[in-house]
Amino acid sequence: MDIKNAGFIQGFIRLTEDAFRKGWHERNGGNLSYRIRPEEIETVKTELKAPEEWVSIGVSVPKLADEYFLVTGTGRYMRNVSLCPEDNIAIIKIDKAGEKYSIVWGLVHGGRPTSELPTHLSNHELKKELTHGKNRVIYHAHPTNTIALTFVLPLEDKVFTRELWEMATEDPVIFPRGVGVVPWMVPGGKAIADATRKLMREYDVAVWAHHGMFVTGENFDEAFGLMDTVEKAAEICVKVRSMGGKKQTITSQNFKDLARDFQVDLREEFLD
Ligand code: 2HA
Ligand code: ZN
Repeated sequence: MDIKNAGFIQGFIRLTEDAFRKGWHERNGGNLSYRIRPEEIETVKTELKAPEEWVSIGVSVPKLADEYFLVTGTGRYMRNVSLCPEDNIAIIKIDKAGEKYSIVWGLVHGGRPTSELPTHLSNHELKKELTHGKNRVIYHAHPTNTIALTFVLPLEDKVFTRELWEMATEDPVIFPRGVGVVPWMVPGGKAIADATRKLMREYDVAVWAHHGMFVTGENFDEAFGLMDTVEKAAEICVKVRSMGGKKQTITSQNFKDLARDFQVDLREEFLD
C-alpha cells in the first residue's frame, strides 16, 4: 500500500486542507500531531526506515516511550501538506527513555518536526494518561477572532470561558470544562509547553495570548471541531462587540438549566 493512502494519514491531510481554507494557517503558522495506533503503524511498517539520528525533544516524556507520531514539519506550510505529504510531514519514533525522537518517514528533503514539538509531546503524554489512551490528536492554529479577543478581554480562564459560552447556546455542551488562557510567551520552548500542560490537566482548549489556540481530541474530527467551535464563538463575540456590545445574553440560570437537561458537568465556579 502507498503509505499516503493509510487512513490516519488521509485524516491528517484532510484536517490540514480544511484548516488552511478556514484561514487559520497563514504562511507556516500552526502545527498538528497524531499519536499513531500500533495496528496503524503495522500497516505501513514496510515503508518506514530504521531510526538513524536521534534528536533531543527538549522535554522528557517517558510515558511516550517507543510511540510513533505523525507530525507537521517546522517551517512547512499547511496549504502544501496535501500537495506533497512526504515533503511536509513526518512520522517520528520516540526512544526508550522518552528523551529523543528519530524521523522514520517523510520530510524527504530534510527538516525537523514542528517547532512546537515539546508542547505537543508534553501534552500528548499528559492526555494519554488522563484519557486512558483515548486522546490522540493535538492541534495548534492561528484563528483570527480568538487572537483578536486576547487584545480586549482580560486574560483569565473564567472571563474567556464565560464570554465564549454565551456566544452560542450549544457551546457549553461542546467545551463544558471551559478554556484556559496562557499569557504571552515565547513560542516553541519548554516554558510554553509547561504552561500549557498545566492548563491541560483541566481543559481541552488553551488560548495562547496574541498567538493562537491549542486543542486536544480523541480523533481529527474532535480536535478540528473543537477549534472550529471556539473560533466561531470568538467570531460572534467580535461581531457583537463591533455592534455596540450585548443588549441581552444567556444567564447563569439558563446555563444551569442547559447543563441539567443535556446532562453536562459545566464548571460550577464559572456559573456565578
Ligand atoms: O509556525 O505556529 O507556534 C508554527 C507555529 C508556532
Ligand atoms: Zn503558532
